[in-house]
Amino acid sequence: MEQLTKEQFIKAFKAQLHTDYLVDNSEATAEEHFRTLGKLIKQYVMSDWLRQRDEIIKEQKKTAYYFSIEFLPGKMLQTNLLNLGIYDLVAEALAEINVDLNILVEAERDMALGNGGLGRLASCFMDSLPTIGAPGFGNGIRYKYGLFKQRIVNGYQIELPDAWLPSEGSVWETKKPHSAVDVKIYGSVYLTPQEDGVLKPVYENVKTLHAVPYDVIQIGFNNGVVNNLRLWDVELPEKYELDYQTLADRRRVEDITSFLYPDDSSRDGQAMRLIQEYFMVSAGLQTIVSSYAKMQLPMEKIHEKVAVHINDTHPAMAVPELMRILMDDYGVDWDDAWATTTQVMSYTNHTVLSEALEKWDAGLFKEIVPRIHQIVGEIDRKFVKEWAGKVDTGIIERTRIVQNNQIHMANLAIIGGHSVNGVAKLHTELLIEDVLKEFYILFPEKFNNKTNGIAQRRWSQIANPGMSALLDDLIGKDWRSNIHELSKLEEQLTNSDVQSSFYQVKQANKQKLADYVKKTLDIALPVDAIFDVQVKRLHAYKRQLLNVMHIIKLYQDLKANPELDMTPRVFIFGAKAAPGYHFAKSVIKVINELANLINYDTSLNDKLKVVFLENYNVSLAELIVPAADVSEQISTAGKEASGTSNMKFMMNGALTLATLDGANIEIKDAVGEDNIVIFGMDKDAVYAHYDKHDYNSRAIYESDQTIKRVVDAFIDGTIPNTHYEGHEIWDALVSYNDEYFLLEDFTDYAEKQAYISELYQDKHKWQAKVIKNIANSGRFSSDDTVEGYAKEIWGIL
Ligand code: Z15
Repeated sequence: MEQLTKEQFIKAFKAQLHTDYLVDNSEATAEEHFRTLGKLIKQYVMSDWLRQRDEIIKEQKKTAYYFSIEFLPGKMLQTNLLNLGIYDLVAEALAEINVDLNILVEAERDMALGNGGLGRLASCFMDSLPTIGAPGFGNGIRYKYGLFKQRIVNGYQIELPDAWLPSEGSVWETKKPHSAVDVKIYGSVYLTPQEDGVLKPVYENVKTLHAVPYDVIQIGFNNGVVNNLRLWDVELPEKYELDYQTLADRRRVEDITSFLYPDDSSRDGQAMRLIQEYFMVSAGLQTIVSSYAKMQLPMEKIHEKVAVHINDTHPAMAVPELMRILMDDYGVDWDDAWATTTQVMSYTNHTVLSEALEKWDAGLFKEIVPRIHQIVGEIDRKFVKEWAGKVDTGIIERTRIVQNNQIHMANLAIIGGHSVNGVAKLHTELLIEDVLKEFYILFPEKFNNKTNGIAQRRWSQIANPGMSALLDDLIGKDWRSNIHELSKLEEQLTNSDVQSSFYQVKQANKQKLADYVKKTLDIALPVDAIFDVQVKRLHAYKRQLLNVMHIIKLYQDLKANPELDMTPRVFIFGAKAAPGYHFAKSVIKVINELANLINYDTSLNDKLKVVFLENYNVSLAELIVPAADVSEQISTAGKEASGTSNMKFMMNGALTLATLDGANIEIKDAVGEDNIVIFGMDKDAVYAHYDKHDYNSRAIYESDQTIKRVVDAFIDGTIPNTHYEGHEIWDALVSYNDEYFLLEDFTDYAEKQAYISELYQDKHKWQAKVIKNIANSGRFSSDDTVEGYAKEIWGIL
């Protein structure tokens, strides 16, 4: 953008307020101030935005499109100001007219069009793509309601709709009715020969949806690059209004983009979800192909200018949909269409959990997307034919797309693309050795790893201004644009002045969180305690219950011996449970009741506190992460594909308490064994139990007095108001053989927690480890991750 002065800004700001709201600066609400600033930002980047778009067409640049059913940006005001290089100028200018930027920041609603890690990763990539100057655009859905708002009532999770969109729309988006496209679903289709003998599909009784794009600006960091996140909304097509005569018919159409499915990684085949997936894929690809067509290049070479990324299996219909468009709309023959499609497409797998690998009932699939069903059938048939006789038939049967009347979306994404990547080293190894090993036999060249990363500017400069100012003092400001400069801290690990400065920053961040907890929950937290944090979706494999078991042990130890010399601890949880995930909701109830029990027991002398923060989201993470001393990353080894909060905590100077799972392993490699606390079974030990079927949780329960005492606390009345939930948990741990091995890992976990308590007493040792972690966090920048995708998968850099 052009050079901007404070005076120009103030003038423009006041004028815009007048025009839009007919108010003077002093009478405007925070919301009006926020939207006005947002509008100005959009004006400032408009020319960069248009230039980027025109350049791509003029210079025929290869472009990557990141297809994702979720994006989880959170608030965008601070990031946009920072990336534009006008953060300080705007803050100061606003202060001059008595407007507090922080209040404007608060006025923005979180954009929560995602559940958790997968959606947040997509948004980190949206921040990094323009920052590294890559032509990479997002493609997703503009849900009217984001992920539900969580309230805790009597210890139970209640879900409320998240009406994040103001009636005027989001200030960061631009509606583009001009670029709308039609998407067809339902009906039936048959093929009929044309004069030239080519088969053409004839559709009958289809429903036509009108897909309208909303383009959201994605501003690169200090480089004048502005990319685009295109979110699709559905409207009733005027041309086909006779297809929707009743209000109920219309409502059904509007429902398509009305909400985000709130399950993190499991799904039970709802028709509406399938429609969402096809809607976004079809609208996105139609647009991409028609803009490629403007380049006047041959359709069989579209892979030279276009890369489409399939983020998890949800957009996997991109494969047959591109085939459809190329064949039916542009007359490309099957073989040419297939050759280019497979070079356009690439796929990221985010999980080894089989319930998260989508499978659709073939009947439902055929009903909703009949032409896509035909094409998938043909891809499947050709796949089987191609491999027949070359490999064992068992392999073909297990890797083909259609099995037992189900469409396996991961298989479709793998067969229909040129690249399959996992999201951390261990995860990619597991894909190759286990989950996708038969695909690896067929297509070894497709497999590669891209360890996840985080948008470091949000998770350092924005979330932690105190630490950022300290870093400026210690190593200069270059780290703000080159995160690898953080390694300069290596020279200062043992400098006690530096150590105490980091300590003070941490204590101030803890105080800020404590103030929030006091205000929202009326619980006073001692900030000299260790702040021990586990924030992530509630899921059995993430083992929040293991954390709970340890808290119960501490409680029991303290009750038995009130004089116990124990480093005070504050345990902080934040977690949403999928509304239909019964067990996860029971864990939430138990955490809340345990918190009540502990927090109001004065005999514990403030040595132990437990807080469950409701409605964990990106904004809350920005408050919590900088305040953590301990980062809990305690999933059963082999289950957490990567994890990304582990990286955020590390960058903010928390010590990681972890199993050897996901990216925890790479954090360990980065900081060395002495600067992370590892416990429990590794993936091989877990797999040995799977192979030998020799795990016996009841035997552990019966032979270990401590474990027995802790587990029995769930059913012996220790925790009030949890009769039902307590039994459910006890049964899972003892009667149903403890699927995630909590009992086996418990002893080591509790010992390592005791070690942490002891270590924290030695401030010098502790702080040296803290600084070591910050110094080595640069390698988890999503700028670097995305550069890997851009160069090695998409070929756009
Ligand atoms: C999700 O958030 C993740 C995987 C999934 O299959 C779905 Cl459906 C949602 C997470 C992984 O659990 C987490 O380990 C990883 O860091 C994240 O995706 C981003 O790759």
